[in-house]
Formats: sequence, structure tokens, C-alpha cells
Amino acid sequence: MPTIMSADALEILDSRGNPTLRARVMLDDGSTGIASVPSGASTGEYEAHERRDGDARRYRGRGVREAVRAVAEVIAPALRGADPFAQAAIDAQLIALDGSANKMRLGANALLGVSMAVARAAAAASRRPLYAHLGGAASCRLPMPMMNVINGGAHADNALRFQEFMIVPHGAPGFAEALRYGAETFHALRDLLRRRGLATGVGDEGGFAPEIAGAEEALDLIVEAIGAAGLRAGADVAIALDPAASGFASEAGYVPSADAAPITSDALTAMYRSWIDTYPIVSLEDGLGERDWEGFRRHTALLGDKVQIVGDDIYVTNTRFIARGIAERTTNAALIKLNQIGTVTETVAAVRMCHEAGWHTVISHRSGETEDSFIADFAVAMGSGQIKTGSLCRGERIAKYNRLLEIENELGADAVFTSPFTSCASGSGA
Ligand code: 2PG
Ligand code: MG
Repeated sequence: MPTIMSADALEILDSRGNPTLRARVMLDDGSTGIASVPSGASTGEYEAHERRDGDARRYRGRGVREAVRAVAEVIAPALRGADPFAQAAIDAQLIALDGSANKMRLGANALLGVSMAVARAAAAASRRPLYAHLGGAASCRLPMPMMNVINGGAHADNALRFQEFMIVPHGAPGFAEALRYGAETFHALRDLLRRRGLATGVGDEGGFAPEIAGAEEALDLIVEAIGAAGLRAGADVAIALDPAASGFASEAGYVPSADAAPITSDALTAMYRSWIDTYPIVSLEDGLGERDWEGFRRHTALLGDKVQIVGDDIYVTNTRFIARGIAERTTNAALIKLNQIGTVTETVAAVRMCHEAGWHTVISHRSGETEDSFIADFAVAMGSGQIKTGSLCRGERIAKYNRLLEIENELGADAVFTSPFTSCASGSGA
């Protein structure tokens, strides 16, 4: 059995031009695993700690040299000789080495980079694709993509306070066709924006960031683009939203646009309700803020039988918060991000807890990404059935889609692609 020979890391750049960490793990049989860590902008309050140098002379304080050093000086010596197939034991060792509650000592970026690189090295040593290494030979379900075609909030500089307007090609017969539906809608949307004299520059996740202020305008544009692409809004391509409401929550209430007075959770939920009745929306993530557990419970009671209600910032991929969400019926699904919690094993535990409760999961990128496609394999390994990985342009987003194309092709007739939304795509398509 191969063992870990060395581990090291490198400070690289992410898709926003900020430093991030790339880890490398080498085994004594010559196998190597390399993985890069993403970084969020609209982060949850209780996410695992992303360690930054804070040295204002470099990268505005955002350098990760200390995390890189932690890999070389603390993690590498401890892992030497370890079994790379014992992912849970390695991750437990990483957590113990860090020793803090939120991974602030060594940094969740240092821990996660190594954790993912170990998985890759073990996959290489066993000559298996990453998804089969992590999920076993039965991993064959391709995820339904949620593609973010209009960006607002913390991901763009326009006036739109709602963060993500995504298309979900759930009527497609397979992943490759789903990708085509998405790309053709994206191009139709660009034509439409151009004709209206709106900007076609893109935001952090590759979606357009036109100067529109209202969510309904964005929804109308998307429905029109789906039709212009020759597809049926609702039946072929539905809509998913991530308002990322923590971003416009204040002491006085939610302020969904610059000129609006603060409103309550229930009023905001009523607004979503009217959109759900009008547009083919199948999924709503972070419709309320991360501290609003009570509001979320009523939100899910009211909307949860119509659409998937996804919790992101409120759970931060942490089983402690997910367990509470399950007990209190806070949502009926969870967003899953490896770097919110900081190791592969803890992320797997979060996914399993959700699935055991009958919840759906959506494996997600961060707004700051790299060309690493780990989450594509991870989504297939977990049989999650959904992935959120941005728009239909920009290399760091497309890397994940292209990897899923490879996996679908490799699985051939064994590939499974089904809609998680067959029972709730009820919107009329306006
Ligand atoms: C989100 C994510 C990813 P960020 O809110 O779901 O789209 O954004 O990575 O900025 O937290
Ligand atoms: Mg989110």
C-alpha cells in the first residue's frame, strides 16, 4: 500500500485575482494529488476560517503565505507515512493538528487543500477517477446544473441586490444536452440585453451584470431568453434563485432595493411567493438571512411544498447547524461547500446527514474559483443530483462543466441524469 511521502503548497491566484492556496500531496509510489481552494465573497458568519496573512504590503493583506507555510511546516511532517486511502483518519488528524474550533490556527484553506489533494493522490494510486474513489463504483448520477446567468449582490457592481438568477435545464435528457440548453439560453440572453441597450459585461460567476434594479426585470429577461433559444420556460429550463439575503438584511429588516423601506421576513417571503406563482422557479436559496431561523421556518412552511428551499449561509456545511435545520424544518435542502467546513470528510458527513433526512443537496462552487474541478467529481461521488457552478463562460466555471462532460462520457450507458424537480416545476413560464 502506498503511503504519503510529502505535502507542500503554493500561493496561486483565484478568478478574482486574489491569492489562494494550491496543495500537493505525493505518495511513495509516485502518485501525486493537486488541489486548489476556492474563496467566497458572500460568506456565512460561521464558516471555517480562511487564513490570510493580513500583510497590507502584499495583495491588500490577502496573501496566503502563512497557510502555505503551515502545510510545509506543520501538516507535511505529521502526514508523512500515512495511508492516503484512510481519508477520514487523515482529516481527523488535520483537525487535531489545527486544534481550534473553526480551523483558525492553521487555516481551513491549508487543511482543505491538503484534504482534497490526499483524495486525488489516492485516486491516482488506485488508477480510478476521483468520483469513483470517493463515491465507489456505483457513482453514476450526473448533477442537474444550476447556472447563474444574472449576477447581482456581492458578485457584481450593479444595483441589483439579489445575488444569483440561475437557469436549471431540468427537461434535458442528459448532462451534455443540459449544458447545451444552458449555453444557448445564455447566448440568447446576451442578444436580448444588447437589443435593450443593457451591458453584457459579466460578474464574478460569469453571469451578466446589467444595470437593472428589480428582480422581476431579471426574471422576465430570463424567461424571454429561454423562449428565444427555442426552449420552453418551465418544462425545459426552469429558474433557481439565490438572493443571498444576509447581504441585504439589517437590524431594521430586509432592504431588497436601494429605494425600498425595510421589510419583515414574512413580507419578503410573500414577495417570493408572488414570483413563484408567476415564474417557473424550482429552487430558492438563502431567501432570508443566516440569523433568521424563525423566519426561515415560516418561509419553508409556506413555500417548501412548491419549491426547493436551500440553506447556505445558515448552515455553512456544518452538521451542527444542519441537524438543527432538520429538527426545526428550517429548509428542505442544503448547499454544500467544501471550504465552508474545511475537510472532505466533514463535507461528506454534511451531505449524508441531509440525504438521510430526505433533504436534497446542491454541491457548490465559490464566487472566487480556480480551474480545479474537484466539485464536479464530488457531486457525482455523493449522488447529490445537483451542482451550482456558475455561468456558461469563464474558464474557472467551465472547467467543472467540462469535467462533468468527461464523466458522463466515461460512464456511457451507466450515466444517470434525472430531474430532482419533476414534482415542483409548476410555474407557468409567464
Ligand atoms: C453562494 C456563493 C456561491 P460566495 O452564495 O452561494 O455562488 O457565493 O462564494 O460568494 O459565498
Ligand atoms: Mg448562496
